[in-house]
Amino acid sequence: MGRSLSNSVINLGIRDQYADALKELGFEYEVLAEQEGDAALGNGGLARLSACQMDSLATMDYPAWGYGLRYQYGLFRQVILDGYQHEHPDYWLNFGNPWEIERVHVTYPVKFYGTVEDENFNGGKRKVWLPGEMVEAVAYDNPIPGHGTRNTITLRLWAAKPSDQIDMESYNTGDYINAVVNRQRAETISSVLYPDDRSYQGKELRLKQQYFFVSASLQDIIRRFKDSHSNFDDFPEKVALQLNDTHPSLAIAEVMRVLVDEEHLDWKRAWGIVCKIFSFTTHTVLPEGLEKVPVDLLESLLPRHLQIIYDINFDYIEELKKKIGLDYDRLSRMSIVEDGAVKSIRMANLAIVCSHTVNGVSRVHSELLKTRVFKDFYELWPHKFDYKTNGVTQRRWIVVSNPSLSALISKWLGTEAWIRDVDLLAGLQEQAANVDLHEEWRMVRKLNKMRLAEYIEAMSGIKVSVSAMFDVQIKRIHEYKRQLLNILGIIHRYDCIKNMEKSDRTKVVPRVCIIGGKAAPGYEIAKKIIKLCNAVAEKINNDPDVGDLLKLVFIPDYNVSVAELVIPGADLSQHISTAGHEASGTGNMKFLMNGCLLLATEDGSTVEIIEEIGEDNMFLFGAKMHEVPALRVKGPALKVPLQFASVVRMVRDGYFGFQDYFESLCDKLEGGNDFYLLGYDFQSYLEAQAAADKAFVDQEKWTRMSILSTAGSGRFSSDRTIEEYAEKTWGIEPCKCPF
Ligand code: 8GP
Repeated sequence: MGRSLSNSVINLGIRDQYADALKELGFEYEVLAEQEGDAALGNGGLARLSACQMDSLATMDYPAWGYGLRYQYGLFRQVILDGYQHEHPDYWLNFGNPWEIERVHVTYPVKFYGTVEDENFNGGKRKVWLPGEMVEAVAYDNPIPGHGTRNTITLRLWAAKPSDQIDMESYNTGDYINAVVNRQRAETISSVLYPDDRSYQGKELRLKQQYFFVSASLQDIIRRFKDSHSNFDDFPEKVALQLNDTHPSLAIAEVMRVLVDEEHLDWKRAWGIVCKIFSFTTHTVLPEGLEKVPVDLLESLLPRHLQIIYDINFDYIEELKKKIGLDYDRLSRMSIVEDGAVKSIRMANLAIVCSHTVNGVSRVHSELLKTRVFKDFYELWPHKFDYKTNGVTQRRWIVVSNPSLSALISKWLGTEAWIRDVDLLAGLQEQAANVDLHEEWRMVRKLNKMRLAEYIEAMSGIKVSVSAMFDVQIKRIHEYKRQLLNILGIIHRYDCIKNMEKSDRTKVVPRVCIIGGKAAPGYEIAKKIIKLCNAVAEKINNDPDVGDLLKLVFIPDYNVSVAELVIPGADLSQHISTAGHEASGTGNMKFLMNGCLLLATEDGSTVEIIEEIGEDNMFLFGAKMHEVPALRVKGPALKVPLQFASVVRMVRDGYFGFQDYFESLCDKLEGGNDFYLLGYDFQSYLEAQAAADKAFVDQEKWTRMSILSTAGSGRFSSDRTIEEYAEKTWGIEPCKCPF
């Protein structure tokens, strides 16, 4: 979520009164707002997307709840020492969290382990789960105020606390020490966020977190439903559950368990209900990114759920055989249960089978799902597949983080209505050539660059010139996102400057290259990329030959608040994933809204951005999505430009030091190992960079492109995404607070 204060006072429309009141108390609003720490309860794009969507849901008066875990420690703090990433815990709750409301009366028991037994019931048998461990889930409510509405919705986060019921037994049996240890064990369930959500580790604690989250949230939802309804057949009319990736997909088995075992509905009726309430959004393109839970693990932690999943799978496979016949390869691919070396449950298959809609997060992502990742399912159920291109909230990403641009937009549009009705931004198109607007636009951009330059100096001691082009790449560090391509491009630029006649250096467009992002603690290559960035920065920034022509800054501890500062100050931003790898991307949208030009590959949602603003208003490069598979097959025979070989050689030969340490990084780029095609794309990357330099020299042109970027960003608001979900998937309508 990042910070809450500035967002809340703006959404409540009390920003100025609040600042005045603070002044009377002797405080500056801006200074105070910066004291707040970030709530960092997610890893990256996936979680921040939800945060934007919560803002849109509240603003558009939709009746919605967000659920999550109240981690004691959010995503680690990144500390850079000698250029290496170190992970420190994020003690964000140490001094309390003024935004949360602890609901001491909203608690639910969550059970784990144990056995399942048969019990006589109504002349037949039924299953009874006898759990072996119980913890308590306590609700902490975080209000999400909408903009320009009295509606405030809730992000309800669950904290795990020991259950007194179980503890009493231990105390009574005299096992005092164990009772205390068990209390601590319970709290560990919500203690720490896993710092890597892309690769699934079959860890018990993670599965426990998932079920804890699912069980508490569903008890809460069902309790609320039962307050005013007695018949579960009405459940799908009243409740829509959106599975945000596969992490909460145990919810499917849990709803079945509650309906069948606790509410005593027959299986068929329960299944009919379940199939109407769930929809699923996947955020990845990598089949290996899809969660698989080892059966052994599930059996020990949630024995009844495993039985239910087996039963779901049995019915489903029987139905499937009727539809596709005895094509055993396909049946085995589509099965929820994977019979491999480690027998596992495929959570994505479970989610697809039970959901009425399977969403991608951009159009091309959806195409990849249909033609590759979930092809078998698409052929069976084409009607289930859809996409809702991601969006971001203009409230946080323009109004809160870029107040001067926000004021300028309102002035030129003659209204503030775009804050709720973002399509109005298109009105700026008519003014894109207006010289007065140009002047004011440039002034705003310069102010933001000055703010960023001050931050850079305070944080790293590096002085940067605001007349240079600020070229930014901020996102999680990942090979497919190709921060390495950016760094190799910078090395090439550096080498060119070094080898230039002194007199030619006046023609160089000065650049400040800014890179920021966290690497998953266990992701060695990503950590080496961070070290390389810092090693190259050390060399370049201290080279008097280069001076202000080139600077490289690694911004440590990238988070939402850092993004709010960096994005408004960027001239150019890079979204350079190998085509076919970024499901959508949302950073590109934030930069676009702020009038930053994009240097990008045709990947994820960028494809749709191109349609909105036209390729002339951005710098595109690289292999196209359909070309990538054939290029990969070529392996070592793939032609790469000489410049590429030469920059890799500089790293290999120890030009930036740490020769041994960087060896494995270089190995990943050569000898047919260049899976992400950095070498193949290098030439066109340099050309796109050269085009950006050329455009920057022509400030009139650059400013027009910048205005057109903001003007064309309306489609990438989360308001639009949420409206699509509300209409097409959830069937809900705005429900305004009547007071
Ligand atoms: C991210 C995608 O990488 C990014 O392109 C997209 O904009 C964002 O989700 C929001 O949709 N995906 C993940 O973070 C992700 O897949 N995480 C793991 C659960 C697989």
